[in-house]
Amino acid sequence: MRVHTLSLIFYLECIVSSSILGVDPSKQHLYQPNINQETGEKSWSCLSDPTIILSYSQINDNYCDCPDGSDEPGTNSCSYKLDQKFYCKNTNHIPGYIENYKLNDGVCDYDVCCDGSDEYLTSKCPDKCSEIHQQFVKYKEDVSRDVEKSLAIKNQIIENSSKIKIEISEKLNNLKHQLKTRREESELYIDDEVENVEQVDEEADSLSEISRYISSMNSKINSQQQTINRLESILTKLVGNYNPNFNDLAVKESVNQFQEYFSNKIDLAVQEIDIQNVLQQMKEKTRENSGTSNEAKFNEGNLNDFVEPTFGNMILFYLNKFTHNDVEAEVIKASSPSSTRSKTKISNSNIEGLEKEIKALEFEINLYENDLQADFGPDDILRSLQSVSITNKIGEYSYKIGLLDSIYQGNVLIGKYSHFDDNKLHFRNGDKCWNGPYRSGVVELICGSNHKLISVSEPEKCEYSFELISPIVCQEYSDEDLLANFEINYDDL
Ligand code: MAN
Repeated sequence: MRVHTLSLIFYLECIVSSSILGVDPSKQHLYQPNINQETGEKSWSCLSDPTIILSYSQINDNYCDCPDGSDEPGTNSCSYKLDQKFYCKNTNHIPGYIENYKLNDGVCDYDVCCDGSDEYLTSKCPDKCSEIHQQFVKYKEDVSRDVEKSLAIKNQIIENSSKIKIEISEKLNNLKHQLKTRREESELYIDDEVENVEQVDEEADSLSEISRYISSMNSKINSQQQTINRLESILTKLVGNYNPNFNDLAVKESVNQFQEYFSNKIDLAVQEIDIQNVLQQMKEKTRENSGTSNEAKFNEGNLNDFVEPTFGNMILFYLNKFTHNDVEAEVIKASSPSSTRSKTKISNSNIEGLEKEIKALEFEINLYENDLQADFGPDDILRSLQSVSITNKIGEYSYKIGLLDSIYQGNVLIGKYSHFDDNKLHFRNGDKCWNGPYRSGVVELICGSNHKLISVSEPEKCEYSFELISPIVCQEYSDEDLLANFEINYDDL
């Protein structure tokens, strides 16, 4: 009996207001009938196909006539369409839209239709909008209080970031000014004082000394490499043969650490240093330098010829520096008093001091310029959080997230900061997995007043997902956002 009463109320409401059941007020105009002037008959066309003309009474007659289902907005007789939902008026609360297949299925979907209108035929669901609205108002107040607190913290962070940016810009201007002054001074010195140059010659004694030194280095390298090979072979055997079932933590830790070391080991070909090659290169460099301009001498260190990252080249690099460096040049000089010198050297220490200062200023300016151009997210917000790091022990491991730096799982590097997008911090190029990829991680930020790491998972081997509470992603919420997260307390209904 009640079924009919409810259904009648809805139908009557619709008739009185001449509205179509299930249709949002903003779309009611689409359901205006076409009235035949002669016969007075009412007709209506399917919304997405006007060639299909129905009698007006076919709307909501529980039979699906239109391919788009538009003739049945208030029943579940048409197949499910993603964009088609039944409108619940929810007087005293917020209107809702429910999938048509949920209509009259005997379930009170109060989270969407607090007025129970989704069950207009079963009458199972009395209107609970007033009670639910009271709960919602309370929820909204609580959330708003938290959000307000978080937003105040977020604004403070933005303000700090902005202050830091201003400070950096001021420092940068100051440094640029200093650089300009130093450059002007340096030009004056070069004009007035770069006249005293010394000729330094290639030094046979020094070279033979270096040659002896390289020989002794070669034999040390050989013996150390043999030791490393032997230790690696012992540990490789241990990794292959140890019994993991013994649960010996010390052995397990050593095995894990060796695997990490081995996976991340950079395989530098250790090779002996070719003495003849070194001496030849030194001679050539010395010859080249004796013909270079003063400016070129100031820019020493351009060692484009030595690009291979071998141990031998490393030694060459330093030997090269050795032949171009004042302090080291003094050592050569001291060890070979009778030498004739071909290296041209600017003796004025003022100029050298200035040049060093200019280089340091240029370096610092470059750092600050890069920093100002870096992406710190919306409102530059991450700028003031560069030194923030959050730690938490979750499950087996302790995690440390340096917001713009890196993530560590114990001593294992999960990744270095790469970029920030869509409320997520991305970290890449971590330590290599044993038989797997380089580790990486994505940190999803969730609104809250204090930074806190709340969860970690490893959906793919060595690819980690973190959830971190942070005020920086907080924002004002609309009623729709709040409603999406609001949960009804059914005990209080
Ligand atoms: C360690 C941890 C794990 C990871 C394995 C892969 O135990 O980093 O998270 O899955 O290595 O071997």
